[in-house]
Amino acid sequence: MHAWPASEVPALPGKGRDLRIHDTATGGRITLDPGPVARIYVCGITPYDATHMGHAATYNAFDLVQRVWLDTKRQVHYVQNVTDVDDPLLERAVRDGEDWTELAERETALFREDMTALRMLPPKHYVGAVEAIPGIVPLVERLLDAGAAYELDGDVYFSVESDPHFGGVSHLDAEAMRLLSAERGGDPERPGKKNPLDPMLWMGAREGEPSWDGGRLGDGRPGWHIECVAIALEHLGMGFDVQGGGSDLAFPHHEMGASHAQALTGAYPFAQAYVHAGMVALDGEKMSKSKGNLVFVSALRRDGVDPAAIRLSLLAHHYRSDWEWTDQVLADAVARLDRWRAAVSRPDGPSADALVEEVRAALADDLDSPAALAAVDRWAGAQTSGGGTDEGAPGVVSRTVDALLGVAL
Ligand code: 5CA
Ligand code: ZN
Repeated sequence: MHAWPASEVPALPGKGRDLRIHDTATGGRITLDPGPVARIYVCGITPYDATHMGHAATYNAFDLVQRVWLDTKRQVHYVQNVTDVDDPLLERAVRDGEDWTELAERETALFREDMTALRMLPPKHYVGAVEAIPGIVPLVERLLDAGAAYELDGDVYFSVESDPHFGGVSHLDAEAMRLLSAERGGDPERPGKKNPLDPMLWMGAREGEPSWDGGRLGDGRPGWHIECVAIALEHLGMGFDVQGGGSDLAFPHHEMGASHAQALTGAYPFAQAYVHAGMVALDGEKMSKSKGNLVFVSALRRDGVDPAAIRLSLLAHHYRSDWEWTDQVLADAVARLDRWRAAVSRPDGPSADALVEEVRAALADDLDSPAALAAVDRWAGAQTSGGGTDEGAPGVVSRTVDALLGVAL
């Protein structure tokens, strides 16, 4: 699949800082130590009901990770998937009497437009589940051959007991895992499984549903976790730097993905850090496709909201916190954007040397974007209340906000 166009990332004076970030697996902050090419996999959308503010907030967090790395003069190798065949997508297509491929293509196109408008950096490899199937089938075969998978009435399951590190991402107890598995696409109640938590790797063809040739697996379609593992291993390899997504992916998706990959390769870990963004809510409940309480990026854009203001709404919240979308959040962001634009439109201003370092320090400290916004607010405030005579300052501020926060002033 093609991704979306990249916006320029201006180079800043001096040198960026290494990123310390909260890792779900260790439960604490770790300083990432990527090589000259940092490797990141971020789980992509299931393409229906895209792009809501929860999606946008999660992708914003991982865009910041990349901007911090780029500021340290590293290259970034970024991979994202599109879950363009899965139960919820097929159910939606049936509900609306629409062809599932058309639904997926339309929503993926809309997502690309939203990401472009929000100045999110595009992945180098943007890969759909369907196009990944030829790479998925041999992985499932290898897991079967290694005794890490088993067949059940035409479907193939992964045996969680085959990975000694299983549980090491989310650290949940068995009961919590069972509840979340049932809620998030698993089938712990299905009779005949070795362990109720075992997730499906390959689903044998179902009447009226799309299926593909799986060789000795028989016709069918891939499970959800193996999709991301196949794409990540092909394009990044084991031990990549960051596996990212919203906090609802920690279990089962990222736990199972890590186990699949570790059982397949015998290597550990799948990712150096598992990074999870908080959930955005509307009217007190997590914004979710199943509940339908959604605010769409495209609807705001249609109403004439500047995408830079949408981005500032996201940045005003720490990526790890759960937060509520309200009209006030957007109104505050619109007002801040106006203040910042007025401040940088003057020919000179207070020195911005300290500001660049403050924004860098804030983001390097577990992506503290609210602290970064506060630093820019202080500079804009000083500009308004007396200004300064540094002719380079407004330009440096614009470039800092563009390069590190993805906001074009
Ligand atoms: N296709 C899979 C990942 S492989 C999937 O979870 N798709 S999704 O469309 O449901 O979600 C895409 C991303 O948005 C995931 O990282 C998910 O955790 C995140 N997300 C979904 N809802 C919210 C929300 N309300 N707040 C924050 N992030 C959210
Ligand atoms: Zn995923």
